[in-house]
Amino acid sequence: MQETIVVNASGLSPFCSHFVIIGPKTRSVLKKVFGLELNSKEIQQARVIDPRTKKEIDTVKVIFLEKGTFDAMSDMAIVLGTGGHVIPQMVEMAIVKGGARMAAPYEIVKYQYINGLFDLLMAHGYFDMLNARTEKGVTIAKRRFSGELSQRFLDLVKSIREISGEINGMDDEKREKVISKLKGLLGRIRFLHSQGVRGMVYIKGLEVAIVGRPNVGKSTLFNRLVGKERSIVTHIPGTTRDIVSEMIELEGVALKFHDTAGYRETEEYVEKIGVERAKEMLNLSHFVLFVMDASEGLTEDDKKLWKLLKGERIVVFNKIDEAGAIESFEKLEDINRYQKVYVSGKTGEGFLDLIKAIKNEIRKYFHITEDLALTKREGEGLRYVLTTVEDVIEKLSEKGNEIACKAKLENAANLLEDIMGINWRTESKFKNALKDVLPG
Ligand SMILES: Nc1nc2c(ncn2[C@@H]2O[C@H](COP(=O)(O)OP(=O)(O)OP(=O)(O)O)[C@@H](O)[C@H]2O)c(=O)[nH]1
Ligand SMILES: [Mg+2]
Repeated sequence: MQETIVVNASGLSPFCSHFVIIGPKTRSVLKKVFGLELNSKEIQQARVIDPRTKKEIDTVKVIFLEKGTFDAMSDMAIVLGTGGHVIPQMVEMAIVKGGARMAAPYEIVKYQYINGLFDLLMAHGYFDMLNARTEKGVTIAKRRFSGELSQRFLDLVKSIREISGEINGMDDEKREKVISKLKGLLGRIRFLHSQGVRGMVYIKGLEVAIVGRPNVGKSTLFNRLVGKERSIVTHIPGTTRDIVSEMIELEGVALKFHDTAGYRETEEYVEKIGVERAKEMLNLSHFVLFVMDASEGLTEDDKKLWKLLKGERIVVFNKIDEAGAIESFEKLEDINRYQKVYVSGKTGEGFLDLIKAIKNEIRKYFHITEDLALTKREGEGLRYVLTTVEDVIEKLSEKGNEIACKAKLENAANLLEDIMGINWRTESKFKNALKDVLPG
């Protein structure tokens, strides 16, 4: 690393500030700003003087680590001072005046990537670990960060290249052997792919929209589910306008519930926008709670909304304390394909059944407990490798061109290495691969 950067690693803590200075000019910055000449691992106290007013800003503790100590990839220092808004900012400015560039927290990870300390899969895992909403999510992200996924990718690359090396003037017996190895490889890729898609759900959580026509009790159920009076409940149809969201944890998964505006055809301007947002939420959700009013029976709006649904759903009959015409709902097409629960948002009756149904829905994403997470980019990459291997198996079975098959396999291996970003490490690669987790 050529530059020397300073990162405020504490955010806005009321208790203390914590800066990391990293880069070849660290020693010179320490000398200029704090008047310190430290040996590696040494810690000392120093006064920070404002270069403009010459007044004392803060008293800090400084630890210096020479390049190589505890894996430090460059000379670095840790500065601990007073917290809050103003003092840390003034200390940071003094450090910048002393020759370091102000940097975003993620730049340290970027430098670690560029300097070969870890690959893109691990770098992403680091941010997943910070963003995870449940303990389970953190565990899975840590496995990425520690390089477990990278090792699986490297093993695949090695196997692909080994098999490709065997494709050379093959007789029937040899061809069968290679095809059988490729089939084994296919199984490994498939397994990793499905494991990875589930793993990401643990980190990012599941989105669940609560939908239904106005006044069926969506907000009442939403409030019960999230355990607080977040959404306004009234007897007036069309009460909820904008989407109201709240997160809870269930089965180790972060569930984000979205209470939506009741679905109906309306000319009222604000309500119309709310209905549009509710429809968008349908597409963004992993599954929906489709709420109907059991006391009133099936209506035209229920039928229209039912037709708009595409994915998984739990059918919720609410207001069973006043229930009347449940049979009328049987008219909805395919309704028996989905879980049905009978509840009263008012009395709480049937609520445990609703939770049980939600848990069942969550479990569809998880069949095994040992998961690794894959990002969309990695998942798509693995899919490509999967179809390439399938294609090569087909071509070889038909005694197709060996050179073309070898080239395809080599491309697949290169793609995996490219996803890891290990052969050519650039800033733009880092930003591109991590754009869904980097701030700003
Ligand atoms: N009897 C009975 N009334 C209920 C039940 N659940 C909700 N309600 C009442 O139904 C009315 C509408 O409830 P909300 O939760 O605001 O309904 P909503 O679906 O969010 O309505 P919109 O926001 O207008 O779409 C309120 O007066 C609630 O008190 C229930 O299980 N039984
Ligand atoms: Mg509502």
